[in-house]
Amino acid sequence: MFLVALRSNGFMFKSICRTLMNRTVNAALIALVLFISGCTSPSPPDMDNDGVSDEEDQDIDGDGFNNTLEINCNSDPEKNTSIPSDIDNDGICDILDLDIDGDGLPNDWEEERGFDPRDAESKITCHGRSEYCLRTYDDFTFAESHNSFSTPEDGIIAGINHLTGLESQWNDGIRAFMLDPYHPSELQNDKEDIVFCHAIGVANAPPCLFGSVDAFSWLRNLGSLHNNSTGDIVSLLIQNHRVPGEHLEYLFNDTGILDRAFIHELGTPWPSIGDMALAKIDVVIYIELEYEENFSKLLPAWKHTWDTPYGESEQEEMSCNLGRGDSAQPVWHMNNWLSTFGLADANKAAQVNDYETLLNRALLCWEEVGNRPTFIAVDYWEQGELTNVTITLNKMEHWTDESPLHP
Ligand SMILES: [Ca+2]
Ligand SMILES: [Ca+2]
Ligand SMILES: [Ca+2]
Ligand SMILES: [Ca+2]
Repeated sequence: MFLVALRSNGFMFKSICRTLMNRTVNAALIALVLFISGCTSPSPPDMDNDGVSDEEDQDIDGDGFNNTLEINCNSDPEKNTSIPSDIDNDGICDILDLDIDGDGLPNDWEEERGFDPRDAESKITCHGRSEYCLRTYDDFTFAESHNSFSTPEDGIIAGINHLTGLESQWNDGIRAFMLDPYHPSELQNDKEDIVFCHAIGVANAPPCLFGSVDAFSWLRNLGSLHNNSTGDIVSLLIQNHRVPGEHLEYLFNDTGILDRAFIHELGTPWPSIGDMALAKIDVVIYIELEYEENFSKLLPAWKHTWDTPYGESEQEEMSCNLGRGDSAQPVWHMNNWLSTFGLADANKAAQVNDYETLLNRALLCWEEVGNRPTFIAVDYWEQGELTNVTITLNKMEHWTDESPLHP
């Protein structure tokens, strides 16, 4: 019985050995076949070892930049230490970026004007933003004060138009001013005697019954405020009815304003704000009454601009229609003050200078006229939010743009 079992086990042992040998031969054969078929050839090139072969890899060197982008941006797609240069980190490489340093000024614009297009510190800002330097003068909205000098701070005791004078107006962002030069009396009618005041509208009454302002010192203050800013353009609308041209020119010359006054040729496009600022030709003077002689820097207001009617008694009467001037001109004043018996009215100013009210009127007139109001002129600028409205309007390129958030 034991022998039988032993023989039998010996047979099983041989049979297991044979099976194993056959399997080894099979495995070797399979390996040989695989080798011949190429299935075990070395892996294809994969520079960044991301498992995607170089041939298939959109980013061969694995530096995070697409191969084509690298070629377009002049960096090496097969070298991960070579990546596109992007000075302003806006995702557009320098070679393809029209504003390399991201300072808001295009490279060409900078180069032509002596700025460094690769240095964001090398730039100019206009009215607080470099982008505004690119806008033409007629494509910007300036806050304007009506009878800017007629305030208690200036010593005017009645018939005032505002509570605070030039410095507050300037600090809040007003850059356009309506001014009324006069000779205070028949005896004081030299060119050195010019003051700002308002006529009271009674025939033969002296014009400055409620007080007057030294026009020379007012304009010198304006000049120094202007000098302490950069890239701002100032506009003056002069109600010059009783002052000869020589006297007005003397006033502006003596106060340093005339040197920087822009001469606009009718029918020619307005320059950019940046170019006016860089040339230091950054004041525009408009006169309501044209002189017979030619004073080239005193632009006849109603040939170069136009305005809407003004001084209505109710808000409903306000319109975007032509009041005075040439409505074909792109530069225009949106007059936005109401009067009571011909006098400025603080309560009505609060109503029409209210942010939403004023913004809506400006957008409506922008749509109706076809271009933005260049000036929005108010009484009692302290009431409501004139300058916040102009900030909002200037952020918009078109009246259909969504209005940005309330500043
Ligand atoms: Ca690279
Ligand atoms: Ca860039
Ligand atoms: Ca730039
Ligand atoms: Ca620059």
